[in-house]
Amino acid sequence: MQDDLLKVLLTEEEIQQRVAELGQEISRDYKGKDLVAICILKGAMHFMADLTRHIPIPLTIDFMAISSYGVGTKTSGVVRILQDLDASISHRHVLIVEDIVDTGLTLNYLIDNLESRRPASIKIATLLDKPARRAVNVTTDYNGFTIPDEFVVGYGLDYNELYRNLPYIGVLKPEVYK
Ligand code: PRP
Ligand code: 7HP
Repeated sequence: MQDDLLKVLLTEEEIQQRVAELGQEISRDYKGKDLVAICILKGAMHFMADLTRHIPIPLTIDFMAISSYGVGTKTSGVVRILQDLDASISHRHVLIVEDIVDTGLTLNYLIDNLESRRPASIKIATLLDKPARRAVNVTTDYNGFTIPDEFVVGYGLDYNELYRNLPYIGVLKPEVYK
């Protein structure tokens, strides 16, 4: 798999260090609040697992599976809910946990969808932010790393469902997807 990468963008150590910092920040902000962390599958699976282990306050965990990219490196722009939450978020403080904000279309859709369920608040934690590709205005509250406009894989992020199991994040060689 390493041969398919142009370079490593974020090492395992850099990711783990930053995720721990985000966990501490989130723990301070949500102390005494009824928190539900929502993992957006599949990409955020590793981030969610590591992040929540750095949040030593009471919280519940739920999952949503969303798809907007299908096969390839360009968003289809059509967001589909493949799996919905198990529990109500009404009057609860929601933290959306995402792997990457790219065009912002997925989050834009998600925020609208979750707001209609009347939570006490909604905030966004994303490991990666790729602002160069933003198509709609979304603001994140906890941002691990701002990255350039390159297609990245690893630590949950995929190309055609592959590379999610890499413990670091790398830039995929364009010839792999062209
Ligand atoms: C990816 C990623 C984000 C979204 C970001 O999901 O996990 O949810 O795209 O892109 P956007 O800001 O341009 O909308 P994808 O649809 O590839 O599903 P996956 O998490 O299962 O890989
Ligand atoms: C989605 C996505 N998935 C993997 N790598 C990227 O760079 C991506 N941007 N948006």
